[in-house]
Amino acid sequence: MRALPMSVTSRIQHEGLRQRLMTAEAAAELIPSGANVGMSGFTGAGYPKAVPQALAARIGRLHAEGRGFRIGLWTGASTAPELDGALAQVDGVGLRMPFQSDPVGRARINAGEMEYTDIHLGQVAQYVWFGYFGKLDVAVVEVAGILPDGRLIPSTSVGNNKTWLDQADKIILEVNRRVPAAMEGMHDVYYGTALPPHRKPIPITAPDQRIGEAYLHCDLSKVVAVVETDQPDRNSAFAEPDAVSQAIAGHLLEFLQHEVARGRLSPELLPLQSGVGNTANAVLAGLNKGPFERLTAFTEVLQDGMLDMLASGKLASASATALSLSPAAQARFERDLDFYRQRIVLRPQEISNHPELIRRLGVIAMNAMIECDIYGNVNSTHVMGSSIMNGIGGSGDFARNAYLSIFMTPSVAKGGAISCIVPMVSHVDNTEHDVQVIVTEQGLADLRGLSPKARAALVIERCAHPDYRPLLRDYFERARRGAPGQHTPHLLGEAFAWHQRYLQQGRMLP
Ligand code: 0RQ
Repeated sequence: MRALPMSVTSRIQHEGLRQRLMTAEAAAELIPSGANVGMSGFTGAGYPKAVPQALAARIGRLHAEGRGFRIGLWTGASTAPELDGALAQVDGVGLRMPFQSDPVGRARINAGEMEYTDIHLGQVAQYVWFGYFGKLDVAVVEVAGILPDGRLIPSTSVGNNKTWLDQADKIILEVNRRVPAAMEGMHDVYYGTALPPHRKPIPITAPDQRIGEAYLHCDLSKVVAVVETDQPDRNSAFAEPDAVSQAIAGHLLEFLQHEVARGRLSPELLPLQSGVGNTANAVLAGLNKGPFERLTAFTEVLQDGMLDMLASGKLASASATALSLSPAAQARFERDLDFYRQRIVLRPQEISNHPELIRRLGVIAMNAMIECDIYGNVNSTHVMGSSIMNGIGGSGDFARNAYLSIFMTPSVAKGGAISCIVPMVSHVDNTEHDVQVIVTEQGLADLRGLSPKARAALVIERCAHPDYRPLLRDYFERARRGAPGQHTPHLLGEAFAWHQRYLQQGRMLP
């Protein structure tokens, strides 16, 4: 492995590409209105930091002159205010996909001013190759450096970059010197994917196995601009686990111990997948103090909790597509990078989230949700049926194919005005067929093998908040008497009455 020199320009070691160095403003001029633009970035890591802002400034000026300009914006997953926020602010995005969590973008989408297509993150790349979304015109990809032969050292996320570089007509590279040079060698980019009917098995049989190369490559004649940057990733901090998330973590750990005792899991468990957010981080903190040893992770995002588990030795290795670290964890990561490079593999999201691999490895999927219903259908994305929160992300890639599929939520939201256990979900992302375990701070419902009516009884008694339990019991009992069918008894006239009451009165309780 060669150590990269530290100056910015010396990170661009390809003579021809050095000739294409320009300002972000000049590079942004190369993106035409109406273009589909594939940008790097996954959960606030590895997104381009200068060109999107320059493009937003240009769009803002054009709109002020009364001229229209919008792009189709595709990424790996969520990015940051410098990308999603800046472009949404100037109304510069016509169609966004496959995931976003920016508040400005969310407000535009929910106001009907921006279109959004929310896609399983593991499926995006193949859909682009299939041609389902039309032509990708421009790729804007952050890299850590360019080697003399033109190979690209990936940044803090890999995401869909391989596909963007492959599929786009024009490429703009942002070379960010802030990405630690010692990350070189941490990535594993697999170039063996093909289109049906020519696909071969993806040869991963262990979570930390490397099957590709440490670099991205592209047709260098497509590179129209190279821009230098020196800016950190967004790196938002996590809250200390509160009593609710600690209780959720406690129930989950007890359940996993029970599974070991019953012989359904070994003490090393199976590869872990953890969603992002404070509850997920609390679960990882619990696992770090728990009895399990030599754990592994096959996940999409590596956040603080997993870094701590790697540091303590509880976690032997982690495979992901992106880092998502708080500033404090980022500093620890950079300080001990040689240690982490031995233990972390960053892959394209089509591999990190691949159903074949999730099924083969037997992943334990742990994801947060907005709400679930008494029968175990999970809403991961929508508030009150019609407003998007973030998107399905990788939750469906993992849940459907997992060895164990677990969904977590506090039992209530908005200070108790909303029950997260409802008669019928107002939107369904992960169906009853893909959900095995529901956890709230109240308790855990193991739904495996249960009929809908048995699931409902368990979800109500174990997971619902005591304030809502009598209402759920009442709904279920009346449905058992009055529904036209008794397999999944529902009273359709009132299944959404709780959501309607919240919209009208600000609370779900009558
Ligand atoms: O809103 O911030 O305005 O108060 O939802 O809720 O409890 O802070 O939980 O941060 O873990 O997010 C499902 C959104 C949970 C997330 C979701 C409101 C609540 C708050 C956030 P405020 P919390 P979290 C890997 C896997 C889908 C993608 C996924 C998510 C806000 O985990 O986006 O799983 N998941 N990816 O008040 C109305 C309810 C509510 C509610 C919570 N029932 N009704 N609002 N909220 N429950 C990662 C990737 O794929 C990249």
